[in-house]
Amino acid sequence: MRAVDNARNLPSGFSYQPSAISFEKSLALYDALCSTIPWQQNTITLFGKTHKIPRLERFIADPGMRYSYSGKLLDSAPWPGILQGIRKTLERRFDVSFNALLANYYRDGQDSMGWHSDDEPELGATPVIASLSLGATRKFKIRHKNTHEVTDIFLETGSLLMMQGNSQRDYQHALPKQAKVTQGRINLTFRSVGNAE
Ligand SMILES: O=C(O)CCC(=O)C(=O)O
Repeated sequence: MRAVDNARNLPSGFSYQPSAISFEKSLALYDALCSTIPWQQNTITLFGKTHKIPRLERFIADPGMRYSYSGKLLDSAPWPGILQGIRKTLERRFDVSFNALLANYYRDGQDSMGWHSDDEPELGATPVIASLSLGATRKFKIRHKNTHEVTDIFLETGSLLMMQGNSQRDYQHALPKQAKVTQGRINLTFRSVGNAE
């Protein structure tokens, strides 16, 4: 495993900016989104058995967007007004139209996300994903698909992790359980859906 000093030496296609929004603003946004996003407890069926996904989720999108995640078509909620400013700022900065957002709410360290790549065809060949973290700091793992080299990074409140280029083609990522984390975290992944190249 490769230890990273939290910003440098990330694998190709990943970049990390701490304090993309201020500490105070990030926590105010966390509190507001806990109650304004209509969170869903989704399930997954494996070998005929249905399990609760270990986090709450909500797919937010412009009208008419369709997006499947982990093989399931997600029904979408409209954009909360409170996110429109951040969305516009990210769009201007990265010159991408972020027409969809997958929001994840990890209620504490028992909630998690397994290894995966965001490589659904709707995201195009080289997706641009802007991932904003709010609330508790959580460990994020990145694993090369061939060499299996793993890089860990800690995602702090207010930080922005960009995943671009071949980051989804070449790597998987995961958010493991962390038993000692007692606070919640919301992660907002701004996505551009429907621009398959
Ligand atoms: O919570 C995170 O930082 C990871 C989110 C993620 O991997 C995803 O939405 O695909």
